[in-house]
Amino acid sequence: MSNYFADNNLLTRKILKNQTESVFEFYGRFKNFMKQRILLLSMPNYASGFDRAARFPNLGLASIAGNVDEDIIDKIAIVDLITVRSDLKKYLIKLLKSFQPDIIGLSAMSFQYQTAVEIAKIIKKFNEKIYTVFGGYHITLAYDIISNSEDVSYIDFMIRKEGEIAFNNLVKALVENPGNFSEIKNLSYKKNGEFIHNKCAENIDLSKLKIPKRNIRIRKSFFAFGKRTDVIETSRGCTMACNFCCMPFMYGRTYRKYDMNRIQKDIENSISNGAESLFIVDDNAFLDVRHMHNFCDMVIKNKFNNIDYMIQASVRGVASDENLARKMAEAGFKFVFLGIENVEVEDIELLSKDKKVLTESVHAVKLLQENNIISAGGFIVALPDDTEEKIWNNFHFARKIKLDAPFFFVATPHLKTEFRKNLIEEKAVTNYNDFCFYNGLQVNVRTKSLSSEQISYILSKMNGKYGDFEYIKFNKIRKIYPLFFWKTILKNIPHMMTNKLRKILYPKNKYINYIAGRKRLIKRMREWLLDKEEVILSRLQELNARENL
Ligand code: B12
Ligand code: SF4
Repeated sequence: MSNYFADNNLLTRKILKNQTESVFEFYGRFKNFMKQRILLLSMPNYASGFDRAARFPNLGLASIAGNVDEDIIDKIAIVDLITVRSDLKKYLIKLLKSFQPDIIGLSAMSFQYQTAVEIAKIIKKFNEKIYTVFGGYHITLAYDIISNSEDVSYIDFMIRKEGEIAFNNLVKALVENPGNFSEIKNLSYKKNGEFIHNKCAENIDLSKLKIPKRNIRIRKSFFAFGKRTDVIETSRGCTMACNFCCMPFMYGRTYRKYDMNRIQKDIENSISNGAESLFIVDDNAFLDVRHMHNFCDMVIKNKFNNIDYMIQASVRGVASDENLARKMAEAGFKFVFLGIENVEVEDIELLSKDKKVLTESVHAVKLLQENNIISAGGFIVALPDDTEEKIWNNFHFARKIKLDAPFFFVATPHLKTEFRKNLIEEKAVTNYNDFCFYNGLQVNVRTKSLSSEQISYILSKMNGKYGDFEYIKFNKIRKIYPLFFWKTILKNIPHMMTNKLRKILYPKNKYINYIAGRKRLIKRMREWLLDKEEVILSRLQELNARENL
């Protein structure tokens, strides 16, 4: 980095050409020249269930873009690669050729990280002078492991935790003070080939953050339940102690709220960028029920309730206040995702959740149903003592309370969490470090009585069985978004028919649909520049051998 000037032939040529200019004229031109072309990328990998109902843009990148000083930007754009569905590599090269970036920021959750590295390889092959800056959840959790891996050849900088201020300071340093990175908080940079990890700053004072830049997204095809969608936040952080959650590593156990005027501007900005629905991405917006009341009041007062709202919520927050659910309906809320986690008391304890979560869930779902709001619920199954019956109990609970959209997640040993430590101690982890599979749907654990493959098979059966005729009758998605609902059903028919046909053709092989699903996964992973054929097939062979198919 310190030889930035020497590296930059174009700049040297420009300096020689301008020898006759006054110092001030030259400085102005020089600063302009040094302005950066910044490209921000979110990853293409998705967890398959989510993808059918919604495809959201990445808010972290829009917020980072909104907070880079204008005078150091030549051009800035965001590309949410989740919208690129064919030949990613070809798309990337075309993008690099047309945009000619100086800096590329890549955002990745753990299951997307390896794709981010593959993309960085493509970037460096295209032009090794483009700076690659990695940020997001996985970097925050794994920067120390990454800095000792082969991946460092493709990563110039890493930014841990909140990125807005650190990224701006990094771009400023590249423009004004190349090579001087030691004072930039949250930054990891290389010196003599080794990563140095600067200290992290305190959490950002949210009143200092400008609103996200949405108009610079190159690709815009985001949807939720068939409507154009966007993302906003009204707070950051959560003070709860769920031991499986990665969020405390981002902000500590803290909670900060945005000012309501700022949230109002953010909604206006989203609507002016075409949003017909908004997903509120807060970690736990319901931690302060008053804040949610204020949010709904502001939405109603400003007549922003002509668009739809979706949010994830704690069951306690929803259950604690009957008036809130009513007000949410008036404000346009159509979808609430509740963290139910598990119906087995020992499992709730293992997840460090409050045992009241079950009774509160029943009440919360009832309140949502009464107010015509879709209730979704996340369960975390396959904890060490889980048997097949215990896993199915979550299914029965979801059906009993008529949950519109259940998500049966598998316990995932995310890096650094207490949960991972406990699972490792229980010898329950079957995949320690191939993070591509850490998407909540792939199984990376075993229980005392079930193998990873058996768990996976049970889950595929549960997911298949939930959407029966009875479900079509009771669920609210059909009533609130009929067009989306029937389209999804129609799209699914060929898939369901193929599954049925497989069962008829191979009556003795009960795993045949599961195997087909795994093959689809291999294909999907290839689209994300990952080749996992060997890993997945070798696991399947183990299953075949064990079950003696
Ligand atoms: C909203 C959200 C979603 C949404 C939308 C995601 C989207 N479009 O980005 C939905 C519902 C689709 C979703 C799904 C999933 N999610 Co999610 N999600 C979140 C949530 C609640 C908020 C993320 C957010 O937008 N925050 C607000 C923005 C402003 O912050 P940010 O994204 O963190 O960005 C900041 C920093 O990270 C950093 N940064 C980020 N990227 C970059 C890049 C650069 C270059 C730099 C410099 C900095 C930087 O700077 C940003 C600004 O400060 C988090 C956190 C939580 N408490 O649960 C989980 C979380 C990110 N999700 C998680 C997971 C695992 C998933 C799933 C895989 C499965 C699941 N169990 O939920 C799926 C799969 C997603 C898919 N692509 O298919 C995990 C990730 C764990 C990990 N180690 O990777 C989290 C942390 C949840 C948790 N409790 O552990 N998710
Ligand atoms: S309530 Fe949600 S955000 Fe808060 S610690 Fe638990 S899982 Fe994480």
